[in-house]
Amino acid sequence: MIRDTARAYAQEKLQPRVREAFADEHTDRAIFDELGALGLLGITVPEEYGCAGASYVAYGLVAREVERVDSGYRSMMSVQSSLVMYPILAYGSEAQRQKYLPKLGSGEWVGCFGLTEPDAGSDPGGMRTRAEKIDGGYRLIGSKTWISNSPIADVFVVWAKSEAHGGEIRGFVLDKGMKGLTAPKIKGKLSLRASITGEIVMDGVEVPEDALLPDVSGLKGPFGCLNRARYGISWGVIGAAEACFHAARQYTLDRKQFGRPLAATQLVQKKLADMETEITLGLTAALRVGRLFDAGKLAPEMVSLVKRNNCGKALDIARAARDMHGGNGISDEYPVMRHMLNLETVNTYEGTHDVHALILGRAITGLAAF
Ligand code: TGC
Ligand code: FAD
Repeated sequence: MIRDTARAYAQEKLQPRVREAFADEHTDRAIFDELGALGLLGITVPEEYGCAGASYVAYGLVAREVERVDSGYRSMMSVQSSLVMYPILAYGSEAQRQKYLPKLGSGEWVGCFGLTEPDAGSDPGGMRTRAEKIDGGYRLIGSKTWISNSPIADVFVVWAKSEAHGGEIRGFVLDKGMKGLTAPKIKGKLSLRASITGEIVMDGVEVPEDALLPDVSGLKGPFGCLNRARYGISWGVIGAAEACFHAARQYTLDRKQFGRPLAATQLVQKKLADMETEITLGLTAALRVGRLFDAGKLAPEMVSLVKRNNCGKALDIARAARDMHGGNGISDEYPVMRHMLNLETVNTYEGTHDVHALILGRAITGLAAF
């Protein structure tokens, strides 16, 4: 039922506006309200905070349907759910949960997650943003970049090295409008154009003591959030790959060259068979990891394996589908090039394809090669 709700919404409400949104680099703020009204934001957050309290398998099913339309829309949803609501739920005080979760779950507030910095991407431990202790709170100094949702965000979960905690990385929840806090938009993206991205600039932002997330310290805080978002991506990209597969199948059935449909050629059939095989294997693996997640038996390396594999395979499928559309494949009348461009980002964010190989390599050999 959850899958069908997400599919109907995505096909009826998101699909009709994505072409224009991507072309105009326009993010529709109303999408948060719509997702919220259907209970699709923070879907795993318990009902006592106004959310659905559903499983991680359900979360994956939703990600797949939303990303079938566009990776940018799934990005908006997964940042809100896994990177903003989850840390508040898992590491926040009860007062923080009561203040933020219902409004983030309904879409009344939009959230963003600031980990990456201009000089600290794959290596977030190298971040420079710092929190100085002041009377009754902290002063935050630094900047984050490539932050999904930030220019339209009401709530900012940011990670900083806190002097009062021996330089440990700590999480802070900031509200829009705080003095010294700005979030300029990054323009000119050739990928994920339906999802707004920006910086977070903290020019001595003074926050009260209760802006600190009390229950986590160190990189395991942001990584705990990333486990969830990366897992959702492993489902989402399969939706994008499926959209490309179906488009390529239909196009090659309809398009005739040399007196017969392209789909009647052995090369095209092999490509379709390879696509369907990778989609099926990737989807089955994501489902298995989701069931282990729900059973409390998840190891982060499982997430690296499916995030890396499914993103890489989805990108290959999108490129093949683009090629199979010939010249038409570069037009926005067809979805394939948009998915291909989007998947370049998805292959990079939340840990690049190669960084996940290194995470797996460390687990396999016991040696860190970063
Ligand atoms: P390392 O020494 O490995 O770990 C430091 C501490 O963190 C713990 N830890 C984890 N805990 C939970 N889950 C995980 N997956 C964890 N991985 C590590 C670890 O146990 C340790 O804890 P403790 O208690 O001993 O302190 O840290 P490292 O600095 O060596 O890490 C290396 C590496 C490569 C694994 C890591 O830095 C990494 O994953 N880099 C990739 C960065 C990344 O993914 N950034 C994502 C930014 S957010 C984003 O892209 C959002 S896009 C969203 C959208 O629009 O959809
Ligand atoms: P770098 O770390 O500089 O990597 C460049 C290249 O070097 C990559 O190919 C990488 O694999 C490779 N590399 C790096 N280290 C090694 C190594 N040790 N060995 C071999 N190769 C290596 N971040 C957030 O915090 N919040 C967000 O909401 C968010 N949203 C994003 C939205 C978009 C559209 C984009 C593009 C990015 C977003 N990010 C976000 C940032 C994203 O997580 C980073 O871009 C990503 O982690 C990679 O970091 P980087 O860009 O600094 O690349």
